[in-house]
Amino acid sequence: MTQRTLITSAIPYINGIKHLGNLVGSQLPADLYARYLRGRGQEVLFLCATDEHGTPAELAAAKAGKPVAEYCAEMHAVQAEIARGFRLSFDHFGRSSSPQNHALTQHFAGKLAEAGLIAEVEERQVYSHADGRFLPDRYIEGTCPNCGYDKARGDQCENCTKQLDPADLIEPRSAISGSTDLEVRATKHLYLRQSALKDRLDGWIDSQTDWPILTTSIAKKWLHDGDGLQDRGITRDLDWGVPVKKGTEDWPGMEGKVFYVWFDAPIEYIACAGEWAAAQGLDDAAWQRWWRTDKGAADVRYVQFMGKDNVPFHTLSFPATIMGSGEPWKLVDYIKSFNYLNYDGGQFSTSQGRGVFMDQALSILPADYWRWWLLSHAPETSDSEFTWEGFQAGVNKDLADVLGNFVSRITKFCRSKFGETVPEGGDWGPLEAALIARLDAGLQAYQGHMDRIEVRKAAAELRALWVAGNEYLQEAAPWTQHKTDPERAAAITRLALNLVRFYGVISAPFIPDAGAAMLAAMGTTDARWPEGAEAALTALPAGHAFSVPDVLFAKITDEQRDEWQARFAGVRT
Ligand code: B3M
Ligand code: ZN
Repeated sequence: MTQRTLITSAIPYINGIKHLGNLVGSQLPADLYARYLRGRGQEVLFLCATDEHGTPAELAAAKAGKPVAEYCAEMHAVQAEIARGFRLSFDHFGRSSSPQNHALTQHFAGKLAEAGLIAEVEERQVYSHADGRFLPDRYIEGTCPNCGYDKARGDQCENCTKQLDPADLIEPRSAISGSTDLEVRATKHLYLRQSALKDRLDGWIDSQTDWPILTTSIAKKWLHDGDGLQDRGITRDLDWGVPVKKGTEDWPGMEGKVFYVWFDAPIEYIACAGEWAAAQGLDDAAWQRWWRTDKGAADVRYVQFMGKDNVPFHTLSFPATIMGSGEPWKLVDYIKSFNYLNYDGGQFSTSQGRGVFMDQALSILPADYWRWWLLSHAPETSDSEFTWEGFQAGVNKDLADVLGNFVSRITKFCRSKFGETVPEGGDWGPLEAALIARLDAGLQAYQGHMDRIEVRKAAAELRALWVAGNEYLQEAAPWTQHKTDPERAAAITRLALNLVRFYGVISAPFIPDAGAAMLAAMGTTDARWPEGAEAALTALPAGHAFSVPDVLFAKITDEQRDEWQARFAGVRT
């Protein structure tokens, strides 16, 4: 039976376009893995969505002067378009504001309440009479007691960075209306009793012996540091979000409140499968076979991708939701987490517009250039850094000098000596035997890294496979052979053209456009993953027509590099 793998990437917040650091920490490696597994013949469901609720969405919409629903719809379309530009091959790019997620979030809350895992806690919170609502901390403004800045927020002063409590603010006012008619009132909130599930979570994390240390160490820290795993508030006083309900029933005392964004966001992983099925005109069974262990998902392998800041929610809170529901939902099997990518001696910063954002990246170079560099420098074991020099060197050496040059050299040579068909005649000898052994070993290593989602190692092995082809061509030297032994030159050329197809197939998870261009140039749609080098290198028979492709990768010039470095150093406008 075909192995089935469910893959989710952390779902990006709706407010604004993500930078390259966000991309390489979740969506991009998830796409790499999805493409690889599909290439190997697995059945894959790869899901992502926009994370649309919470205060940041409300604030961004207000800033844009738009109703929040309209703002989210527009930004979802923008993010979806950029994802297509990067060739992120989601089976569905959903929305956490979908009706499916509303229903499922309320369903989970109802089940957790039935299981006694929700506590109703009375809290004191600021109420604005003018606005007719409770105000979240960051919706309260006033003067900072520390530095005197007059637009400090209830959670933090932007000017001096001091963490604040709304009660600390001098002359507090509503950030929505400016009204000072505020009152501290008692109100009820719901807490997920994670502490009651602590032992189950702990045992479950302990049983994950193959997870990256980065993932388990963060989970362990939250489980054991300080007072251990804390219960977590899962409701907020906002207009925009999933209304608090117990299943389909009203929740007395919770009128006007919504679930906290981090409660509904991971549930969107499930809801997104429902959105996918609905969009395909499929029934519930079609998505439940990926998510319900009682409906076919028991043999699904579920892999999540995310940056390290998202790990606590995925190792503890979301599993607590699933375990606590008492229903047979699929738990994650493997969590691949990433450190941060820094930018040119500092950090990427969304608020300061520092670094390269996804739309900007695509406006200067095609997706494959970015995909290759980012993945081959993925911040797996530690933080890594984007520099323009490093980017230029990686693109020029790996893509242009090694892979691009190989393709261009052999296709042009063949066209000039044999025409645009795979030449016939001649035999393979020891050089070919050595190459095949090298490719077989390299392919095994590459697959091993990909299977274990070791992204940088996989990239290094792929590059080594490209280098092996170049070295073979250099040594076999068909251009020299052609003068004395055209048959031998034909055999070498035939192999090397087949190697272009081979590279096209195995490189496609990293650089899908170039992979497709290589197959198109070789006049084939045969993208079957190679079982072994020898068979793969005879796939295109003598007489098969091909064409010389356009330059696969243009080199980045020093002028371009300097111009881009200057352009992206400043504030995004
Ligand atoms: N939206 C944070 C982020 O984009 C958050 C992830 C949710 S995953 C369920 O990094
Ligand atoms: Zn201050």
